[in-house]
Amino acid sequence: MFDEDTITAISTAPGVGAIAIVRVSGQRAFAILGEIFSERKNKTTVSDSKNNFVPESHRAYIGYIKDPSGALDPLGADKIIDEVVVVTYRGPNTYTGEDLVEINCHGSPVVTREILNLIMTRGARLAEKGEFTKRGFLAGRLDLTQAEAVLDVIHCKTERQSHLALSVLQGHLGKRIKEIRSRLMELYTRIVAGIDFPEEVGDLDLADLEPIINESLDELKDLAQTARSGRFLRDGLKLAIIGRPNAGKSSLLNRLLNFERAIVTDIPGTTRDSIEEPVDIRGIPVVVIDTAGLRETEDLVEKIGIERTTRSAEEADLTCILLDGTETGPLGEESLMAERLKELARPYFVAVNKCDLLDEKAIAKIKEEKIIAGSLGDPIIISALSGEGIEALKDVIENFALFDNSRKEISASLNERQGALCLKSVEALSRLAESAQAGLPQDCLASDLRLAVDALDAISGQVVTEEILTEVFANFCIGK
Ligand SMILES: Nc1nc2c(ncn2[C@@H]2O[C@H](COP(=O)(O)OP(=O)(O)O)[C@@H](O)[C@H]2O)c(=O)[nH]1
Ligand SMILES: [Mg+2]
Repeated sequence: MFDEDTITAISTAPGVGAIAIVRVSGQRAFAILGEIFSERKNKTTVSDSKNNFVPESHRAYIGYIKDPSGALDPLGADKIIDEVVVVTYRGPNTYTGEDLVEINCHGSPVVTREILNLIMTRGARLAEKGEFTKRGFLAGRLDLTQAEAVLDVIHCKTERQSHLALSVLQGHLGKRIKEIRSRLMELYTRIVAGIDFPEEVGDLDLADLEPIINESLDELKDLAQTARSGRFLRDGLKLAIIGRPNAGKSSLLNRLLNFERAIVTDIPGTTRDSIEEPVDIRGIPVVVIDTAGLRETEDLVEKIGIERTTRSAEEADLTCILLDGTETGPLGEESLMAERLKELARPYFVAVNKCDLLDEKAIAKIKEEKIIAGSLGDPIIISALSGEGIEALKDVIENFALFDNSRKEISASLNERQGALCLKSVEALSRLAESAQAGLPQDCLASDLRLAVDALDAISGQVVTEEILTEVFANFCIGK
């Protein structure tokens, strides 16, 4: 599976920049560099007996990339392509586990392309997406959770996500998985030994088995739960704001964005189509959807808008039902909408707006009366105008997205692949716990234990198919 050829790519983003980096990794990386690079001064470079460039590991050199094919510039000198700093890393203690060269050149697309082409004419091929990281993984430099974390760090939308991804990159998730695996593996070995050598080893006691299984189950369930937050952190959380015309939906969107995105007027029906805006709320990339107000109408455009509102709420991860605190009448459209969301198992919460116009007595009354069945928590009293209560509203969103049932803050955010495998392991262990209770033979226990361990191995990539690798690295950029 391990490619022996040398790969190269432009690792920096396309376009003009101050500096760009061209990377080369593989057996011929140093040889190729030797052919195209010459140091500017202080010739400290070591050469072998054949005068080949032998760079030191983890060292930077200043010099020139030259075309060695004999091309000359107009003045008859060797054609210089760029003045560069190259950093050389000798394998196996490198990102890829191989000899690795990073050429820091000027950030012009023309220069980087010329250097890349030159390297390719010397026998390197263009790297595939994520191939540098893939090589590092195959060389055992990082496990699969770390490789996936590299992708998360690159694509993170908020600081919170980047912190979680960096913690996974440092190996914390891999370590937790490894610890659980080693506990289960020990158990497995003992059970298998008992099956193979019943006289010497004997059956495993249920009392020995239970605590280990339960502890592992708890931990894996905790981890599996973080896949939900992981999805919100990676893909964003869709928050729909719905309510009657003039409740203050557009004002709330603007408040969350901290700028006047949506048109706010006191004319009901101003927002006729949904507006979607991304906003970072406590480190969660939230897409806020401001919708057309819910009410009976004969106006065709408004009608279509209201249909869209319904759809937005049905498709949102979370819906804020916004009430106008100055309206004292009974709830109508809002309750109908809530019922619909409840049927679809879509979560929602209630916020009551315009508290700046209300006295304490009115607020107390609202807290008692404006209750919509099935909503998350009590109604939140806010003012989109003054900003009061907005932090409490953000609390609801944050708690919904990032905290588990025990209100413990998540310390990992599994991706879809990891989450599915984690659940697989949980299922196998739950089955095993039942089998053990029911006194089923030990080989039954062993096979479920094996399944649980295999799922964990797939998370860390200890056992991995080419298909999984292709899937994981398909989302990378070229050059990483
Ligand atoms: N006093 C007060 N007025 C508000 C508040 N939020 C919105 N409004 C006013 O209510 C009217 C309708 O607001 P808008 O955001 O357009 O409501 P929408 O139809 O639900 O989008 C506007 O005149 C806003 O200035 C608030 O918290 N306090
Ligand atoms: Mg509006």
